[in-house]
Amino acid sequence: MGYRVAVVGATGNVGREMLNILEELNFPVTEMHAVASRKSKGIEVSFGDRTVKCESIDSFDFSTVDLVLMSAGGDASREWSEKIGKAGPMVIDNSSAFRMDPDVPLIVPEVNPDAIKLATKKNIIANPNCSTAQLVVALKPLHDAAKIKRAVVSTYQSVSGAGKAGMDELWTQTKAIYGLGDARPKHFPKQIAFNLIPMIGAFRDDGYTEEEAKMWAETHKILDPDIQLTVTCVRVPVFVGHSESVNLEFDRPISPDEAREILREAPGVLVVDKAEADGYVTPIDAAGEFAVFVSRIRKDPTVENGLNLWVVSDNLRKGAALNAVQIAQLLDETGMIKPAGGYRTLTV
Ligand code: 2RA
Repeated sequence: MGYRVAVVGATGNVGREMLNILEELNFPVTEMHAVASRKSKGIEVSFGDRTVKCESIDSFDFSTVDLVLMSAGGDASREWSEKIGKAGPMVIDNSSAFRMDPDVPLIVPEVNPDAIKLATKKNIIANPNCSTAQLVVALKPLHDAAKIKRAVVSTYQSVSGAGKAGMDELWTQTKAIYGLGDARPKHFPKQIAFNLIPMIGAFRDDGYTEEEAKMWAETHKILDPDIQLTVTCVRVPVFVGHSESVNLEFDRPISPDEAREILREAPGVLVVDKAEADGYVTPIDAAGEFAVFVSRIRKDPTVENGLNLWVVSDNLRKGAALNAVQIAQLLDETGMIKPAGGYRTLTV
């Protein structure tokens, strides 16, 4: 029973996770199409216990599917997403191409589900940047309870955010440090093995990087434009899982206990917070999980009504593929998409 689905960019880190999570969440799929660039035509990708051969985007007829999950980068999205939307299907785009388009909703289902109504303007919904998604899931319940005035965020972003090339670079550089090859940076601006790089994306005239500007703009579009937000994004030698140190100032007093209780009830959040060796979450703990984990909840005595948090999540899942599939579920639940042939069992 279900939808005719195409995953564009099916051979990339996020595209493969989209296929995994569509299966894990049992999203109703009648037909699954893996679509990729001409050079990837014929490559097989897994969809549950089945394999799907990649079809070339140039020759694929998008009017034959109900839903398209795009994870092919900004250039491909700018070239294809509006054309695909005009052909009929709803497009969930993981790139930054349309995130700030006023006619395209930027959605994290736990935070701003009602914005989905805007999707019919272009038949496109934008998925936020990975580091933004986990942040707003953690901030939303606290903001609803005790309005956030100011947030200071430092991120520790894994190399998988930079795709397979980023992961390969960390792996080859780490081996090279032990005399097993060439450690020269190719993908990142500097060596990433045993190092930290405070530059994700190009530098802007204001001294911030594109990644920092994305978090700032997207958080304002999704959550609240009045939050005073400043961000530092750092690449770290971790394979999967983005971490964030978050300092918050509220417009009323809120204790760590109250914040902990609010977060424990919040959708998509798991609180792991004890002042002991295993009382907090690390990227290795979060990798492969759906949740946004919150730890180290504690008062910031240096400001009025201040709190500090530690927020960790799998950047390929909640940061990208899971959020995209949850948007697909939202489209299904709200009736904004309907399976053309009604609900039938999977045939391919
Ligand atoms: C990164 N957030 O981590 C960016 C894109 N996935 O590289």
